Amino acid sequence: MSAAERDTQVPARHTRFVTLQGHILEQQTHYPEASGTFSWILSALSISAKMIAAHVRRARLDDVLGSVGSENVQGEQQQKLDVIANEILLRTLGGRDGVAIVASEENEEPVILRTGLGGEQKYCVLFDPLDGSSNLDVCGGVGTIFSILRQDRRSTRPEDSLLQPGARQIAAGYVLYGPSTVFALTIGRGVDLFVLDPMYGAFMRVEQNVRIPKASKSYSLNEGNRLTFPEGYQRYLEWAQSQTYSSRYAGAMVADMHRILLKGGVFMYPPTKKAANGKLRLMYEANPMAMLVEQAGGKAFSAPGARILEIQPTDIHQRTPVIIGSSDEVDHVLRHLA
Ligand code: P6P
Repeated sequence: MSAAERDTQVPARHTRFVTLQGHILEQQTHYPEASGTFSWILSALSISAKMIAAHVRRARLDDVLGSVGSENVQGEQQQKLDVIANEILLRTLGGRDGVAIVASEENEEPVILRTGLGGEQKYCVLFDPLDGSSNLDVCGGVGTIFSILRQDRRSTRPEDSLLQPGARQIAAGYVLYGPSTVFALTIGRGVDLFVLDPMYGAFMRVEQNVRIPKASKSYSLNEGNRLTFPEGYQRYLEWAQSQTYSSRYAGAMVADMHRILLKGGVFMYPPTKKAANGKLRLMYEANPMAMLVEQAGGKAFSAPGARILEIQPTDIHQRTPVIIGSSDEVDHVLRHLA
């Protein structure tokens, strides 16, 4: 056996020691023309996740919980940690030359950091800094969701760069702040999972190329709104309950979607009387989750025949109904809506 062959025989226990930072650099080697700008943006998201996790873990202790008394652009009570998480992301991404525009659920207007015209490719980062933040008061799962688009260098109008269909995302992911802090990432080559090791302060890769189960008898939606769902959803729920499906709903999309990514099932936020297009936002909730789920072999639709990633956005805060998860389970819902 040659020395080179011997070196490749690394014992299995040593092959999984890859941090998120190492993974990002490993992925960069697949793009010889890459300058590192994109990798540098992903590392900003990694450090932001660690900082937000530290605040989430101490929320009660720092007495940060409870509303800051103001409302965000969505008309929702802002939790103090929403504001802190938003500031952390704006400041870490603001320090990266490759970021031209940032759009957040917490900011009515996008933040233009750099024009990006001429020079090398710059990027737009869209995010929900603390999704499900109302769960904070009860120590429930909360998360950060992000989406990355290439800046359109032909235009000086930010909306031309931001209002791209989800199929144009070059990366998407979420961070789940739960019993552990999990970072899920796709750059269009499958979905990889990382868990924050608090001892080292590093995200360690725990799973590569995650595949969502094709089927699983479980659905996830807020049944409190059932009577105002369109009829097709009510028919689906009657069918699922007749098939002894189980119901799981965390009240935070990231927590529900992480469970579905690993165990299968279908997540829905249908149109309701209060929200004709459902509650979830297309650009920084539905699109990133749709990219992740499709990359893992699942499906993501807003209605029969309407794939989420093909929706042409008209506003960065627009909402869309969401049917997302295992391919067979999404098909069961769509069949009842048709
Ligand atoms: P409801 C959290 O506020 C959120 O945006 C998603 O994370 C979650 O799935 C949904 O809203 C919960 O909404 O109406 O069921 O409380």
